[in-house]
Amino acid sequence: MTESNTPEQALQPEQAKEKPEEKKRSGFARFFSRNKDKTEQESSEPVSVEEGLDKSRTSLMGKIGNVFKGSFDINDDLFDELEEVLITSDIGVEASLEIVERLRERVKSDKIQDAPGVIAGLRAEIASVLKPAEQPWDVLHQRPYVMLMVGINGVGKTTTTAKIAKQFRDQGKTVMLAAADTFRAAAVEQLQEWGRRMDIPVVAQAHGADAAAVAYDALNSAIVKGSQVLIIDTAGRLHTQSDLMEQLQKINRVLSNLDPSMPHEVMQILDAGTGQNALSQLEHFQKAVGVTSVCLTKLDGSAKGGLAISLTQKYGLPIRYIGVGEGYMDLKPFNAKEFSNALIPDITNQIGNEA
Ligand SMILES: Nc1nc2c(ncn2[C@@H]2O[C@H](COP(=O)(O)OP(=O)(O)OP(=O)(O)O)[C@@H](O)[C@H]2O)c(=O)[nH]1
Ligand SMILES: [Mg+2]
Repeated sequence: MTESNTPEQALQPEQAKEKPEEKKRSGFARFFSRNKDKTEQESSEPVSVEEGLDKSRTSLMGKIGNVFKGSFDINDDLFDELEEVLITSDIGVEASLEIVERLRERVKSDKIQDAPGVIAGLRAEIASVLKPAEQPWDVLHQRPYVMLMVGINGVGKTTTTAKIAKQFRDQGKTVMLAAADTFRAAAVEQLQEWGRRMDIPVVAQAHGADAAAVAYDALNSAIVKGSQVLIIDTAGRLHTQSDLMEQLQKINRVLSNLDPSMPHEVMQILDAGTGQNALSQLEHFQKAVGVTSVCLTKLDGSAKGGLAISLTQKYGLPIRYIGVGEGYMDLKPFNAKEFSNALIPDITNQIGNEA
């Protein structure tokens, strides 16, 4: 984890961005470090979902381990304690109640009698609550498929834009980027630099330009060039910054005036480290611009992976990606089963021996 990944620092983008040139370059190098191109590289391997959820798993399993310590009885106390564990693991009250209720029924109907069975049941119930977040995604049914990337400051909008663009490009899709963060100093250059390195066109205007005009230009350019995907990076903003929220609505309007189906995707980037606060971020952006999907970043730097569960239980939006590191391969498509397996591994042997 780099220093810039803590939520506190991530919420201070101005400071984070004003790094010396050398540090910025190492950021690019980290991003490309999983690239086959060996020109600028650290030789680390892509982070797996399991590795990315290390902190969340360790924390959750530690608490579950305490519940199963000592004598083991399947009774109301056990379920109450499990409920508490889930609630204190960013899974949220409602989702925790629902999961434990379903677990009770499963334990009864499947006649589960041992700790490994209960834990396996918990894993399965979590996967089933997460399932609605795993939705098929066909970006090629519209040309260009237009994505608007939104979120508060420092959550990972620009790097996620770059990661998605690179993955799409590597899959053979033609991609264009729009630098519609005209608010923060150097934001335009940041995206242009990504574009240059990835050899992906970036439509930009000067710092301070009208962000909606940039989006409009980019859309026209994507249409003319026949690009398959247009990804629009925007400035970080808090819901209390009404002028900036209105600017986002204006971008939405300008796009939909050209084609009512646009933008096809309003993706909110949420930093997992912000925990339950991410839910209210989503609520505000959803009201303002109709968020249609979510990307959960920086799971590697936090123990708050349970957030994916409360998020899904409350909003049911697709989680398109999860971020488990800084390299472009560390942005993973979301898979409910993989996520719940990474959060609650099969520990049949350990628990089985103790119970
Ligand atoms: N460890 C880790 N770092 C990440 C992840 N996603 C993004 N980051 C880092 O988060 C920092 C901020 O990312 P940006 O993409 O600049 O964030 P932003 O939302 O565009 O920021 P503003 O434009 O200032 O609002 C960078 O150092 C990224 O490398 C992730 O999944 N894991
Ligand atoms: Mg940005």
